This record gives sequence, C-alpha cells and structure tokens, in this order.
Amino acid sequence: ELHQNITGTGNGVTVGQVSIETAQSGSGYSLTDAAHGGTVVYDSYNSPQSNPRQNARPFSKATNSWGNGTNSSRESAAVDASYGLAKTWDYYKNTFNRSGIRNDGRGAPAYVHVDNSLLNAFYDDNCFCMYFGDGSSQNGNTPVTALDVAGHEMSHGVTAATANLTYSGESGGLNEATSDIFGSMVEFYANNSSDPGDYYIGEKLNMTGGYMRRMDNPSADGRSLSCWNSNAGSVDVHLSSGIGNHFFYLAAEGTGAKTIGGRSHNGTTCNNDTFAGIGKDKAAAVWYRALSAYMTSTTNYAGARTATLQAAADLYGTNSQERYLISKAWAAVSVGT
Ligand code: ASN
Ligand code: ZN
Ligand code: CA
Repeated sequence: ELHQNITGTGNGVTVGQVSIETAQSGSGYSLTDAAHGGTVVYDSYNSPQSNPRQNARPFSKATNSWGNGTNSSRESAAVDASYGLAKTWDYYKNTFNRSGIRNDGRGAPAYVHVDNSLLNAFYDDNCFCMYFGDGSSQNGNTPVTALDVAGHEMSHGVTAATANLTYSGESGGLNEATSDIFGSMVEFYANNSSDPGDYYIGEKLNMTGGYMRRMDNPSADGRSLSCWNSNAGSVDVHLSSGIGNHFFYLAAEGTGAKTIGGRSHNGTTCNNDTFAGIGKDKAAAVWYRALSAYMTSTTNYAGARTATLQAAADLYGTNSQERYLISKAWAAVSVGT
C-alpha cells in the first residue's frame, strides 16, 4: 500500500484552525506525520488508564479535514495532539538540533481519549508514547491536549533520554520543572494566535482558578513551592517543580510584574532582589545544556544550580552577565544561599 505525505487542515480544541501533516493511502487519510518521525495519533477509544492501548486505533477517514473545534469532536483532541507534538518536535530540532525524544529521528505515538473523565496526561517511557485524557466535569470536559501539555509530556521523554532525573524527591521536581520549562518554550515557539506563549501551564484547559501551574508565581496556587526549603524533597514532584519553574522564569524575564501572552506575570523573589532576565531563549539554552551535559539521575536543586552555572559558562563565558544572572535567579529562589 502506498502512503503519500500530504498536508491536511485541522480545527483543534485549543489550537484553532491549523495545518497538520497527514498521510494518504488508497482513498483515505490518516494522522501519520512523516515530517516528524512518523508520529501517529491514535484514538484510545476510552481504554482504561491501566491499559491505554487496549482498544486503540489510528485516526483515519475519507477526507483530509479534521475536527470542528469542539470538545465533543473526537478528532479535535487529535488535531491538538498532532499539532502540539509537531511543534514540540520542531522546537527541539530547530533550537537544539535534537531529532525527537531519543535524537534518533523517530516520532512518539500519541493516544487521545484515554480512560473516562481523565483530567491528566502522561508520558510512558516503555512505548516512548503519550496518553491524553478527555478532562472531567471539573474543567468542562476539555481534553487535556493543549500545546503546553503536549510539550510537557514529550519533554518527559527527552529528560528520560538525557539526565534521566529520578521521578521522586528533588530530582523529581527538576524532572517536572524541565517539562514545564520546555512545554512553555514550545508554546512560545508555536506562536499560535489561539494559545499564545506564557509561563502558565494548562491555562487553556478551563480549570477552576484558570490554570494548572504558574512558573512566575508558583505558590499562587496555594500548594506549589516558590522557594527552596529543606522539605522540598518530601513534597509531590508537581509542587517541588515550582522552585525550578520560578528559577527559570526569573532567569528568563527578571524581576517585576509583566504581561506576557495576555496574562499577568509576577516577578517577585524569595529574597527581595531585583535584576534583569537573560531572555527565554538563552535561559532555555542554559537549561538544555545543563540537562543534557551535566545533570544525572540524582541531581538535586543544589546540583541543578551547579549544572546551569557550568552550562552558562560554556555558552556565554565564565565572567558573562548571563552566568551572573543565572546565579542571581537561583539565589532568588533560595538555592545556593
Ligand atoms: N500530568 C502528569 C505529568 O506529566 C502525570 C503524572 O503525574 N504522572 O507529570
Ligand atoms: Zn509531568
Ligand atoms: Ca501556557
């Protein structure tokens, strides 16, 4: 059977009208993206979270126009996933010359409509694949397929293939922060008018309170840590990630309030310092080099500080302003003081 790569049109839940890469075979089309490692989007058909691929089938249909932009269209969540994973691929390729999760050119399959009323998404390193739930009554049944979520989940694969930060304690917080950092960078990179870049995570998911996490002010959710303390290794990794997220925000944007992507960002610190940011692209380059060259499975926050200072020295020089501001940003989240 002959497969031909062909651009289709999509109307996603959160990304709006977009182009997506598809394949034509015979008289039909499928969500197979050869331009991004052959990424295939599957409908899990509500297989249980314990076995998400049980009833899965690839999306296929007679025309090459997918979704209508509503939660109830099964294809709309698939459009979000196809677009989000393609943008994540392009971000890593064009920014760091990384070809997919393992830098081997192979795409990671995605499964949407996993389980019932699942307000979550997961990366699974056993299949190098990702699972996305449909959301629940708590978020207006909005599928959990937004750009920052797709970028977050695929970045768990990149972390597993590089530093392999253990998913508990402080290293687990760093693992989660890495996914929030690059999930947000993917959102900026995509420059999608329906979902502009910001340092909020899950702001397009109709969550009570408006978001899942904030990098600029993590503790605004009443749970996440904005500042390191000696208990950081004992809380859930999605809460200790706040320290790394807050570091990244301050390193990128500096202190003081800003509006970014139409949302309020709050640059307060743990030490009342004021300083400029180095910009998000340089901050991401520092984090990526630290992740891929210096961090290991047991790296904690003190080790992440050392790793990023070394990365900044490599990229910008030992006496650079960039390295100096990285040290200021860590001090501002109570690491290394
Ligand atoms: N959404 C979560 C994450 O990607 C799922 C989990 O906690 N395993 O981290
Ligand atoms: Zn995660
Ligand atoms: Ca976001």
